[in-house]
This record gives sequence, structure tokens and C-alpha cells, in this order.
Amino acid sequence: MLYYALYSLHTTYGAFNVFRYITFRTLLAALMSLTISLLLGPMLIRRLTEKSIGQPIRDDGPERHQVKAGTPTMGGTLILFSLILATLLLADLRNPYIWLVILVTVGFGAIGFVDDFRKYRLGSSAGLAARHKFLCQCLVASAAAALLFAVPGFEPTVAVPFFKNVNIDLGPLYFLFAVIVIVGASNAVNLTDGLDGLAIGPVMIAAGTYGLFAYVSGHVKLAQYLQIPYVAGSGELAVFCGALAAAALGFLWFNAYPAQMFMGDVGSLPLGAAIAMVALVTKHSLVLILVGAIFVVEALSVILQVGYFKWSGGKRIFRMAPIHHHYELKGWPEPQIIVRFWIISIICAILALSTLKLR
Ligand code: 57M
Repeated sequence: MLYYALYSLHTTYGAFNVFRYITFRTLLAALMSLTISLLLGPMLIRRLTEKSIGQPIRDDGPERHQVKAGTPTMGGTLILFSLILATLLLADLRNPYIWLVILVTVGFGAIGFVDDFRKYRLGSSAGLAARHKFLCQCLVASAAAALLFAVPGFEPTVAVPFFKNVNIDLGPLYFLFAVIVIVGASNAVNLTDGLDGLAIGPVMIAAGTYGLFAYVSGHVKLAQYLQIPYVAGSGELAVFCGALAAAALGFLWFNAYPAQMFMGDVGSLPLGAAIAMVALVTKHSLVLILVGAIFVVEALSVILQVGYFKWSGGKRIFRMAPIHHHYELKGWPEPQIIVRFWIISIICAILALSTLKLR
């Protein structure tokens, strides 16, 4: 909205022409959402504390988590507010992809909000029933996948990393693929969100990485030069990704160890889904396995642990799943686990970006 108002001034004042550029608006959106989240953070923490919206802690987890009882939660509202506001003000709202990512973010955010609110009301760590949550996630993801199909010129293809111009056409199966990617990413981020800053760090890194993917995929010359699929209009998603990475950075200020607030499901459910949506639009959804490697490993650790636990009648592969609990129980200090997971995330993001050139 601000974009139209300011850009329309360029006929009188040439300097406003700069609003035409995605790169400029991405930086501005990032700056805006970072400022909003840093400024509103302390106020939100005060309000959440006043209303006693604190985290109930499960008593079957690592013991050192008990000191975290009562930490204000639902800080995800801060991330979503700064992200959506900056996007609405600085992105081109005639672009259908922008509305798609907003729909996914708000839809998954609403599911998380209901879940968190129920936990708060009941005063326990049990929110929405897992199957209800999953059903709602599938519904929102299906709506997003259907709308993606309806975008003029949309092709149901995915680019294969490390290969020049190799794109798999999934046809109608793409619908199912998109739902799995969106719901899977949402849940993987949620599982990762169990230590201070553990999820938000890699979310920030993934958002930055996909901001670059979106920019080059939507730039006809760069896409041709890199021999990646050109997706007209996808470049605008760089503005969303910039705002997301910066909102995550602002939230990290308060979520850094020892955390002053947690994001809650209102944060952890939409973040993975939003990044997955950008990955789908840009056709770089296979490389999400690398960009979101930490989330993939955390989710795999749960699948393996639960599967083996049931199959073996109570035996475990890890001391506890998700895998960050395993390292906690091995005695690694919490900040060490967090920072090491961030380092892995950065290395994987660099590897993922190298797929743009190494093909
Ligand atoms: C939610 N939520 C955190 C916070 C955050 C199937 C099963 C593996 C599912 C899994 C699960 O429920 N995971 C998803 C993880 C919780 O954090 C809240 O939840 C939001 C995210 N949804 O924003 O509001 C706790 O995590 C800690 N935390 C921090 N800092 C943060 O910045 O320290 C969170 C954010 C917080 C806080 O302690 O209370 C959570 O872990 O509950 N279940 C599990 O993860 C459980 N694993 C388990 O049962 N493993 C079993 C196997 C057989 C399934 C095993 O390995 O034996 C563990 N989680 C907990 N205790 N808390 C184990 C027991």
C-alpha cells in the first residue's frame, strides 16, 4: 500500500522511482519488520506476563526445562504482525503469490493461535488434539495448493538441484506434493521449537536463502543465466522473505538463551508453511531438504524414535526425541546445542545456494 502511494510520486519526484525495485523494497520491508518487532517486543512480553500467558512445562521432559515454566508464550504474534504489516505496505499486492503466502501464514497462524489459546485456557500443555490440528493444516494447505494451480501460467513442476534445466512435471500429483511439503514443513519447524532460539535461527537463515531463490527465479535474465526455471512474479516474494528473516531476527532478540518469550504454535506452525510455499512457487522445493536440513533431521529423529519405540515394544534409538533432547540428556549445555544447530543450518544454506551455480 505504501509502495503504491510512494511509487506514484515518481512522476513528480524522480527519487521515488526507487520503489520500483524489488531489492530496495526488500531491504525496506526487512528494516520495517525488524524495527516493529524490536519496538513491540518488550510491550508484548509485559502484556503476556500481566495476563499470565506463560508456558506450562511437561514433566516428562529434560529436567532443566522446569525453570522455564511460566515463560511468556505466543510471541509468534509479534513475528506475524511485523511480517504481514511490512509485506502489505511494501509488496506489490497485485501479485497473486504474495496473497498466497499471506493466506498460508495467516491460516497456519490461526490454527496455532487456537492451539495456544486452548493450552492457556486449560492451563496445560495439551492444546488442540493432534488429529484436529493435522486436519486443519491439511485444509489450509489444500486451499493454498488449489489456488496455486489457479494462478495463470502456473506449471506443476519442480526443479532438480544440481542439474541444468531438469524439471519434473508432477501433473495432478503436484497437488498432493504441495500439501505434503507445506504440512511437513510446518510440523518440522514445530518439532524443532524446543530450545531457546533453536527454531527461529534456522527459520531466519531459510527465509534469507529463499529470498535469494525468489529474486533470481523472478528475474528473467538471472534465471536464464543460471539456467533455472523462470517464474514470472516470483521475485516479489523476496520482499516477503526479507520481512520474514528480519521479523525472525527481531524475535530472536527476545528468544535468545535464556529466552524472555517463546513463539508458541502461533509462530512455529506458520513459519515452516510460509517457507514451503515460497519453495513451491519458485520451483525450488526439492532443495528445501537442504535449506531446512535441521528441521528435516529433527522430524526424522521423531519418526525413527516413535517407529522403533512401537516396533520394539518400548526401546529407543535416541535418549529422547526430537534429537535436541538427546543432546540435552547427553549433557551438552543448551546454548551449545543451539549454536551448533545454527552452524549446521548456515552450512546447509550455503550448499543449497551453491546449487544455483553448480549444475
Ligand atoms: C512441540 N514444544 C515444546 C513453546 C514453543 C510426537 C512427539 C515427538 C511430539 C513432540 C511435540 O509435541 N513437539 C512439538 C514442542 C515446548 O515449547 C512450546 O511449544 C511451542 C512450539 N510448538 O514455542 O511454546 C517446550 O519446549 C521448550 N522451549 C524452549 N525454548 C523455546 O524457545 O525451551 C520451547 C521454545 C517448552 C520449553 O520447555 O515448554 C515441547 O518440547 O513440548 N513431543 C516432544 O517433543 C516430547 N518428546 C517425546 O515425547 N519423545 C518420546 C518419543 C517416543 C515420542 C521419546 O523420545 O521418548 C518431548 N517434549 C517435552 N517433554 N517437552 C519430551 C518430553
